[in-house]
Amino acid sequence: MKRIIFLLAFSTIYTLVAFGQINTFDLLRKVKNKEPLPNQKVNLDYEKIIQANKNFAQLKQFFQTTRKEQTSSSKPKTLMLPKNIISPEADLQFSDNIQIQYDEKYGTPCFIQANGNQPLIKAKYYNFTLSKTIFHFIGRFGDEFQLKEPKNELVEKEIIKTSDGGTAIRYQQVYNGIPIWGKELIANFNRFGDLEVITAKIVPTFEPSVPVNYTVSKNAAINIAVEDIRKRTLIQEIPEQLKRLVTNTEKAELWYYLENPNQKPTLIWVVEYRPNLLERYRYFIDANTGEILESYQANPSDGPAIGYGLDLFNQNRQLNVFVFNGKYLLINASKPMYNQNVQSPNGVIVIYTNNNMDLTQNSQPTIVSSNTQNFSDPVAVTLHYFLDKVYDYYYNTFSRNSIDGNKKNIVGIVHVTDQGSSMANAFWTGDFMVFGDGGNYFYPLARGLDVIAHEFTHGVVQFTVDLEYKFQSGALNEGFADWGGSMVDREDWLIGEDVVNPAYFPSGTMRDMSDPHNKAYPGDPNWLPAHMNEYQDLPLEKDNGGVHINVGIINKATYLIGSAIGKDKLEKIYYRVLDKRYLTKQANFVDFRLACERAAKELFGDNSAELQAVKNAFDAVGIGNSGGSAPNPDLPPVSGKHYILAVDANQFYLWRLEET
Ligand SMILES: [Ca+2]
Ligand SMILES: [Zn+2]
Repeated sequence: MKRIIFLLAFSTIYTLVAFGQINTFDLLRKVKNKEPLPNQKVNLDYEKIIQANKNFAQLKQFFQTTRKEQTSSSKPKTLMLPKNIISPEADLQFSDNIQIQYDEKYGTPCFIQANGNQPLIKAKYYNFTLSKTIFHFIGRFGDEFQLKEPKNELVEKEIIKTSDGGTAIRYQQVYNGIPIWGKELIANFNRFGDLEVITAKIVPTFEPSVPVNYTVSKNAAINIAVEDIRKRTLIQEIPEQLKRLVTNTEKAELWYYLENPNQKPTLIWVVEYRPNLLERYRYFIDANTGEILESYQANPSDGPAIGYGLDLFNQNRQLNVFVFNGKYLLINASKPMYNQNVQSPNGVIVIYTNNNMDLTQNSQPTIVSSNTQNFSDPVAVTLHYFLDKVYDYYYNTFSRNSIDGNKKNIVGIVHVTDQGSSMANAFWTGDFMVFGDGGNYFYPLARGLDVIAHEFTHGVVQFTVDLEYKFQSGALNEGFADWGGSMVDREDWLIGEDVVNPAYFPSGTMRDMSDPHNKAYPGDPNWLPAHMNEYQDLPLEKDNGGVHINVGIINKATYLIGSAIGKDKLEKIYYRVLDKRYLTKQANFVDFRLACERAAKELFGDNSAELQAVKNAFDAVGIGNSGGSAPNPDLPPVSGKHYILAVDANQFYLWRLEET
């Protein structure tokens, strides 16, 4: 009797089958790597075997060339893994149709999902922890991830309950225990614990090894940053009243830095420093040379400066306020997040005024108050009224309880000046929002419901996918903020139409998501690109790499999706991307397309008009593949007769058997 060690079945879609305890996948890998097979004393003549059958040659080619093609590709492709890769341990069920998309920069997987409505691994009936499930998956596809010791190189950083009852686990990539900047993997599980989606931005394990020693101390690194910041802006202490609102004034941590796969990884200090209330700088300092590799202002900020004030809408608004010691305060304690504590209210919306001063160490920001029920400050009243609406939008639409989803106080500060003049600017500072009173070009920024929702949404992004505020991830951050603006201020696709002085904005708005060119011409600051062929490749020094410029392309895609399927469906897709953490910190435009497609597919189905609308929209702005359909598998399905191939362990023959 010939002992058959493995069988391959080819049918119309080619199929690998494992029998008994034999791990087919490992066997194929061994064939691919020309390693001895189990129970083999003599090496097989692999070439002979492979040549013996055309189909087998195709299989070999599949394994040998796939990754090479993927990494050299200019855009992510799909790797269709063979059907029916059944876990030999029979403990976790793998999907039989897994798609891996690759990051064009690093050649590592950036988005993994299964076709159809299956999870990647069905863990439903087994008592595996989520963490065991993900590492089981990574172990099986170890070659694709290019990590030597995944369990040591991916460190659990955050566990997030998503609003559909699922779980997202964020893993930080580390090397020698030191995290690598911006490189992370997010595993997404449904409420049964089945692994559904993996999003990642990871780099292959460093080779050769990179030293962990450094010569620049932590304090020296902070000093290098502070000296440089001194040249850029004013360093002022945070006023006492606001200190409790600010998370950190300075922070320095060791990281590896690898933003260009052609360069060597560098050990760096990432220094975050708040020189004043408005700004937060991030510095990347070489921990051995002290060189500043990169630096930028890390807080989202919008529009130019200099000011002038107007009456807002002349509408009599009913407000939710707070009475304390006989005074009425602009504290909104009517929301489900309120902690019901009169002495120390939390879970509230609060409006401060900075009394027409710069936010400096001498600031005395106070909660807007009145001795009667009537408030006479129209700017504060408008902001208070609108923030109530923005909170309600997120709560009623997505059950999101405040900016962080966890009852964080919502704080807005009005009447903030810039070097003594009215400020034509609004900020999200990482902890609270600041609104200037405008100037020649702008009315008070609090006049724009979309502007307020924009700043609020920057906060929502920070507490979900935390997109890094530079280049494409920064433009996506802006894109989400404008999306938020157009969802809350729902009648149009314009951003800032209620805050611009039309004398300076001929189109009547700051940005038009339906027409990013905004009736202007290239070179005019009102003009934004609307398609990837107009993409502005800018250095970090210019608007953090064009975050307020290339947002035009994202805005156009948002508009196209929204006009095709309506805002009600659009908001479900975009929020799902945030809520499920389908984007990593350094996600780019292509990642965004993949994430939106995934969310649309989950919400509306594989063949839905909604998914098609998403694809069409990204195609129309030049993001992703041009065909508007799913990427082609690398290996076309094998058609024809059904054969069974058998390798004999003793005779080393390859048998081709007609199907019986
Ligand atoms: Ca608007
Ligand atoms: Zn913004």
